[in-house]
Amino acid sequence: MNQTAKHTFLIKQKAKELGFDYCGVSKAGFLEEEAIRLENWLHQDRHGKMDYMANYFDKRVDPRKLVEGAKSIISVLLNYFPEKELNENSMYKISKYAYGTDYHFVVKEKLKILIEYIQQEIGEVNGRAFVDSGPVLEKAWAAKSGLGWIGKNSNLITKESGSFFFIGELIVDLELEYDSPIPDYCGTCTKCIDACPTDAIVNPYIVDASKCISYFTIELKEEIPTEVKGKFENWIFGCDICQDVCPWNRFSKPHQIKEFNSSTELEGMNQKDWEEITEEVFNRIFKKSPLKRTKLIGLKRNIDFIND
Ligand code: B12
Ligand code: SF4
Ligand code: SF4
Repeated sequence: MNQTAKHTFLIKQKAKELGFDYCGVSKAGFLEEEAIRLENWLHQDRHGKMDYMANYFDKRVDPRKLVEGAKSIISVLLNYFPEKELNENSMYKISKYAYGTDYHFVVKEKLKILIEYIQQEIGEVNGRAFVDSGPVLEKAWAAKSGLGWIGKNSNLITKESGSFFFIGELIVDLELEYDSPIPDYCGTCTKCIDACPTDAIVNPYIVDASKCISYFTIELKEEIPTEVKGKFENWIFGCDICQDVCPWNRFSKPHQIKEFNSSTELEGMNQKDWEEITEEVFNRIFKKSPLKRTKLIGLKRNIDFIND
């Protein structure tokens, strides 16, 4: 085994030891096709009011502009599919990704350990860890590294265990052995497109974020437009519909990350508890949760939007 292969082997082995379900590597470079698609997406205002998506275009399409001398992108996936869904006591639905501790903390912590390991075992390596925390086209890098394909719902899907995964990556100035992409296994299926209640999947592989329930309930800071009233199917934080209907998610397996487990208090919430939630209860139940992003005021807006 040559040096590059040995380094790649060590990194993938450590990623597995840290609990990551998949790890793949790509050569850092300019994302030519993706740059055109991102530009079109932005020109068509598909990002709605997420102004940050239009920032740092050059960096977003070329990680060498994010980390000096970057040679490789190490992409990792972490499963968050829960053992049990949280809808027994309440009609309100929150996305599976938000059942436990915010993934930004969990994935970042593991990536920090991975980079420290690389620096210890391999030598002076400069790198940065990202998880939904910087201008990086994370799905594109994970797909390039052969971890899955980007489905028509625009999520990265693995053939063995579906799409309920977070993506994270290390951008490093270390040369490694590179993986190759896998084929697209969506075939003639259109289940996600047919099931989306707001018609946000405007074309196969293209999600108009400004029409997506996830955007309305998490990202939008103002009033939700009345055009989409009655279409939320009781989702009050995020939306899993286009993944729940995906045949590849029949292969989802429960995660093993204790931080992603829901608390007993959250599990016990009934409709009334959601509607009458106070600042104190919100801060206790959602202390380190992704729901913190909407704050109580956003959550209340979402609940009211369903009921008014
Ligand atoms: C902005 C954003 C959103 C927006 C926009 C979503 C979107 N599809 O872009 C909103 C708020 C709607 C959103 C929602 C969700 N998000 Co989000 N989001 C992001 C973020 C920050 C950027 C994504 C981005 O760059 N979009 C820009 C557009 C241009 O990119 P795109 O849609 O991915 O388009 C690509 C492909 O579709 C493809 N493509 C386009 N056209 C064509 C045509 C053909 C023929 C082909 C083959 C390909 C192709 O090329 C494009 C460029 O690579 C990433 C984190 C990150 N930094 O990457 C997380 C991320 C994508 N989100 C994630 C998650 C989990 C979600 C939700 C599932 C959460 C939820 N349950 O509510 C939903 C899923 C909604 C959906 N169907 O996409 C995960 C996805 C994990 C995975 N397995 O793929 C990410 C990677 C965060 C993370 N680190 O884990 N999100
Ligand atoms: S997350 Fe929901 S609203 Fe958004 S594209 Fe998927 S099904 Fe449509
Ligand atoms: S539902 Fe069908 S078309 Fe949509 S992502 Fe899954 S396999 Fe692809």
